[in-house]
Amino acid sequence: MAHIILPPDWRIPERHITPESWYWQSVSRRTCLKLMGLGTLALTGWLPGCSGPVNEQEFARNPQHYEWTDLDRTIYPAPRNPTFTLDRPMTPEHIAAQYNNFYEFSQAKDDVWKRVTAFEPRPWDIRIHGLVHKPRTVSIDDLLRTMPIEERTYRLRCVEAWAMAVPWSGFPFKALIDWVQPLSTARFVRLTAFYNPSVAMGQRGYGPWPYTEGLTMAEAANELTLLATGIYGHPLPKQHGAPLRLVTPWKYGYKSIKSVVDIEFVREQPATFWNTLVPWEYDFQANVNPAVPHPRWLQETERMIGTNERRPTLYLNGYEPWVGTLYT
Ligand SMILES: Nc1nc2c(c(=O)[nH]1)N[C@H]1C(S)=C(S)[C@@H](COP(=O)(O)O)O[C@H]1N2
Ligand SMILES: [Mo]
Repeated sequence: MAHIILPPDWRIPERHITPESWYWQSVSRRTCLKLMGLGTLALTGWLPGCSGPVNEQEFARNPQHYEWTDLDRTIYPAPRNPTFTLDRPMTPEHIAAQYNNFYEFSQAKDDVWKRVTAFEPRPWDIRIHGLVHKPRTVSIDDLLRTMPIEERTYRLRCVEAWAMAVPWSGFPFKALIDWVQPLSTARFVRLTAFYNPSVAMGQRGYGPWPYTEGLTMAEAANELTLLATGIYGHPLPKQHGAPLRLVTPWKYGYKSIKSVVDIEFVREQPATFWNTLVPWEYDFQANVNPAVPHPRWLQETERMIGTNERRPTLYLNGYEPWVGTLYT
């Protein structure tokens, strides 16, 4: 979703945009120069090799963006749920970890993993409230202790027509629903991400921050809907949305909100980040559908990150057996 086409209300004078874009450019340039060991020698001109991902060995030499706690060691790797199988090779971990959408940190995808260093996903509380019998504020560790953590391999399809296939660890959203017992008046659930512009430079630019998303109650309660706490058999790295992110594999990736701090059960359909910012490009429902064209990306096919293999886009990302009846 880079190069966001802003609706008129969001348009701000060029002079306000410039320092921000300059900042982004100069940071990625500095990081890159450091990695290349060039110091200040190559400050001008195009820098080859500064945009692509680093290979597996180089990536492993960089600090991993997750830490193991004693509790984590009792949880990961979690038992794999065999119900969910892939129809294509799994995306290698170092590829998925260096190609991220996380606008709080960057508008590019290849440098999110370098920009999350100052972000602290622990301690972390999640407030669960609204139209529920048992509102709770719970730490991520208490959630990990309370919820049944399992591993599931899912495809993830971004609206920008790239895709990946990864092993998440997490628990069904339904388990959280049963825990807080929504009232019969709850029709939607609204999820909100963290807000901390001192570490998330993107939040100093245009919003509406914090990032928010939403689901109908039927979608939230569907067997597929996962709250992920881990990936590739370990805790979630920051760039994937530590310590808690939503995963709805039949919907475009923008539904899968990262670094959630607040879950509210509500009566009305909530406003969401992308739908508020660019409503003609990102609808609330966000179901993967090759037949519904997007103004900027053809949706008939998708590109697997890592291999660049093109595959036909599947209706509901291939998850019709689970969620097809929700939309008839
Ligand atoms: N808080 C937050 N969550 C977010 C985003 C974001 O910018 N901020 N981007 C979304 C988009 S567009 C996609 S495709 C997925 C990407 O997840 P990944 O980087 O773990 O592959 O995260 C989603 N969740
Ligand atoms: Mo996306």
